[in-house]
Order: sequence, then C-alpha cells, then structure tokens
Amino acid sequence: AASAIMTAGMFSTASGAQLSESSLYDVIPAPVSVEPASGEQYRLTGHTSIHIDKQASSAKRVANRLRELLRPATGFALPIKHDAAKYEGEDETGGISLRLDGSRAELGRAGYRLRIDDDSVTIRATTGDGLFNGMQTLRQLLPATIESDSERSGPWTIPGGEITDRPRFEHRAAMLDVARHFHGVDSVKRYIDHLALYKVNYLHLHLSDDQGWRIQIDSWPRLTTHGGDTEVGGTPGGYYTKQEYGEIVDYAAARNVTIVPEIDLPGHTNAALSSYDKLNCDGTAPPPYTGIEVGFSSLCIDEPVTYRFVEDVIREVAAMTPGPYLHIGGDEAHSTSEADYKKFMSRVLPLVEKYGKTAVGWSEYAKATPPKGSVVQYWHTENSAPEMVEAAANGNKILMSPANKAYIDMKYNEDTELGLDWAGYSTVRDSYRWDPATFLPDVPDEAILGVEAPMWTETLANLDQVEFMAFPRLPGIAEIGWSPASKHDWQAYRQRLAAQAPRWEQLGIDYYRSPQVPWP
Ligand code: TNX
Repeated sequence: AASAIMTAGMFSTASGAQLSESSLYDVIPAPVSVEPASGEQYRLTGHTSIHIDKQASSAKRVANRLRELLRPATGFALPIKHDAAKYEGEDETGGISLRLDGSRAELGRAGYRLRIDDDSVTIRATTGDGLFNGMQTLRQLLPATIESDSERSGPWTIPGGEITDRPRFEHRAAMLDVARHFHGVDSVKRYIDHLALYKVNYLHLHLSDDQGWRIQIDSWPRLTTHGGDTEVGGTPGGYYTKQEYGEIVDYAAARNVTIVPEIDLPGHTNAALSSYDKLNCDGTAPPPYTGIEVGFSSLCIDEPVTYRFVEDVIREVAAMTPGPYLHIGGDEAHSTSEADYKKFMSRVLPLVEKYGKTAVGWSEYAKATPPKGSVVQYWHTENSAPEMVEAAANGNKILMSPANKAYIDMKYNEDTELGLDWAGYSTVRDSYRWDPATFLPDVPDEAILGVEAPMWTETLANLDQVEFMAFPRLPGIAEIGWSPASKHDWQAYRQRLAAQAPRWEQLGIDYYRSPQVPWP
C-alpha cells in the first residue's frame, strides 16, 4: 500500500518524511479541511463504476465529465449506474458515488465532502457545482498520468481520508483578451479546461478593443467583417460567429465556468469606429489599428447613433449570454472628457439592466455611480482607493484584479521575453502573496465579490504563450480566491505547486520554471 500511495504522491513533497501522509494535501486550491486516513487507499480498476441517484441530472453531468476525464488514461469502462431508489444508506456501493445529499449549512452551494477509503469514494454536495468541485479534487489526488490522453498503466490509487471544502469567494475568475490577439474556439476551450482544474468558475472574454472586434453582431455586420480582420502586429485576426460563441458558452457551462463577455466602451473602440463612418464625430472611419497604445479612441458621446449602436450590441450580446454579467469596460477612456464619460455611462448602464444583465466595469466606471449590485473591477495597484470605498458604500461589489498582483500578463522578471511590465514584474510569489479582502483595507470584506486574473495579449499571439504566462501563476490566484485566508501559506503552497508540474507535462502545458518553486 505504501508504495502505491507513493506513486500518487511521488512528486508531492520535498520533505520525503511525510510522503505517504502528505499526498491527500496535494490539492490546489488548498481545501478547508483535510483528514488523511493513513493506511487506507482506493484503487480504481476495470470493475469500478460511477453511482448517481436515479433522477439527478446535475449529478449525471458530473458523472459524464468524470468518466471522460478518467477513461483515456485508464482505459476503464467506468459505467454510470443509476441507483434505483434515492440513496440514503452508507457508502456500500464499492465504486465512486456522487451524492446530492450534502448538508447545505456546512458545504454551501459550491462546497463538497470527499471521502476515500479502501472500498469506495464518495463525493457529497448540495448542487452539481459542488460535485464538480469535488471531482476536480479527486482528479488531483490521482497520479499525474491520469491526465494522459493515451492508456497508461497506473496503478490508479487515491489516498484515503476525508476532505471537506467550500469556496471563500463565490467569484473566481480569469480573463482572456481575445481582441489584441485573436484566440480561436479551440484555444478558449483549452483555457477553460485549465480553469476547471483549479475551480475557477468565471471566464471573462475581452471581446473588443482598438485592434479587433471578435463577436458577431447581426445588426452591425462590419464590426466583424472589417473590425475583426486585424490584430496587434498586423497578422490576421478573426472573430466568433454566434454559433461558435454559443459553443464556448456551452463548453464552459459543462465545466462549471460562466462566460462574462466584455464589450469595452466608450474607449478602446477603434475597431468599431474603423468599421462604420457614422460612429465617428467627424463622419470618417479611422484606419485599423495594430499597435499597442491605449486611450486614443472614443465613441461619439453626443450622437444618437452611438446609443442605437450600443443598444443593439448589448441586446445581441445579452441574448447569447446565459450568465448574469455583462462587462462594459470603461477603462482608460483618455479621449473622452469626464463629463462625457458620465453622460455616456448614465445612458448605457440602464441598457445593461434593460436586457437583464448585471453590469461589470473596470475601476474608472465607479465614477459613473453604477446601480446597486453592479460590479466594479479594481485593476489599480494602490492599496487605498476612495472610489472603491464609495462604490462599496453605494452597494456595488468589488472584483479584485490589482495589476501588480493579479495581472498574469506581467513579465516574471527582466528576462521574460513575453508580457508587459508597466505594473512591475510579478513573480510566482508576488502573485500568490496578497489577500483580496485586505488589499484595500478600507473596503469592507462583504463588498468583495472575489478575484480575477486578467491575461492581456498584446504580446501573446497563441495559447502556448498564454499558458507560459498563466502557469504557474494562475493556480495561485485560484487558491487565494477559493481557500480560506488561514490556508494561504507560501512555503506550503510552493511544495504543492511543484507537485502539479507532472500534471502540466501530461497536459502539454509549457510552464515557466520559476526558481522560487522546488520543481521535481
Ligand atoms: C491596461 S488595465 C489595460 C489594457 C492593457 C493592459 C496591459 C486595463 C483595464 N486596461 O488595455 O491591455 O493594461 O497590461
């Protein structure tokens, strides 16, 4: 048994002494409570089946995903069995059980309890989301070769014990800028897979900017046929058709990820302005832009056509977005006067409400006093921000993305070829060692919605490059968003992070081998 456990935890700790004990701890984000049962372990075999309650469709969704995850490497059939009556008894099924009977008081909506002993594995939760989160933990407790897309020999052992877990913040997000460089459907799907592994549950897509417009809008077709053509550096861009966007939304939903679309307004709009003469104050469309400056473009604030345009876009984007949020940007509108900015936002914010969505905007839009319940995404680096304190007092929620901590497009150090450095270098430790609840000490904890790791892509032309910037920083941001503050511990984290590397290797992720981490 000991050697089998060591297989599971083989890369897990630098301190070999606790090897067999520690493998149940090798989970990112760190769970709330971990109780190893040394000596116990479950072994996945060709006889293992997955059990769900007969009528539980959300459990069915998770069971299907679990089977999809485990099948390629194990080669096992892993049949899904529907127990005849609603399950009430002990864990006597002998397989992996997914049960929607967890205690809500203890686990909340997205938490789970995972129990592993010699005979069975049971995940309990109150919702399919909770089961899904438990499944991702289970996945990380299997040997890294479970991520292989071809059959491997195992043995597929899982260390025994019990994990009880629930998220600190409901909102744990990543952003991908598909405007500066276009990233196609397959790339976005792959990024979603990475997010799911670390229980990140929102993906914000930055769908428009000066350099490109990436989402089909039927009422304004030139946005994509002209505005989608280009990207930074002058290489061909691209865009998502409505059908492709729907495919992304569905793929994400199946992995517990909600898409948050962003149409950046009223600045960052050169691609739109370039597509239609009539959107410009002087009636003349500017040429496409393929550089990386910001702050030079603005919609024409006093023209009625501007608001027909914005309403059409918001209506169409809202209609293809099942999630609650619509991000309207609002950042770096340096070519829009403050008075115009407020005038613009006061007309646009009601449109977001009209089409049934909650508005999200970058820091600056707080000055337009968005309605109660709207989300302000803090991207500045200062630890004091009176506008955020005021926004919180006005009933807004603050989503934390301070650029010096959460921007994973920042270079790791002066030798990093990719990325930008305007917010400073950001090491793996820097991006991990901060607390979203206390970064702005004057904003009350209850106002903090969660955390987001933006990935701007001025310098990132393909997903391989995106992955190099995301790994290993993204799992750290996921952990500070999910795990209780008491579990944030850099020394322990760097060990657990190192243990993820064999998994990334199986997944074909090219990551940065930071000297701060004791890689195997
Ligand atoms: C600032 S921060 C921007 C983006 C850039 C990014 C690069 C913010 C809301 N806007 O337009 O892409 O810096 O790191």
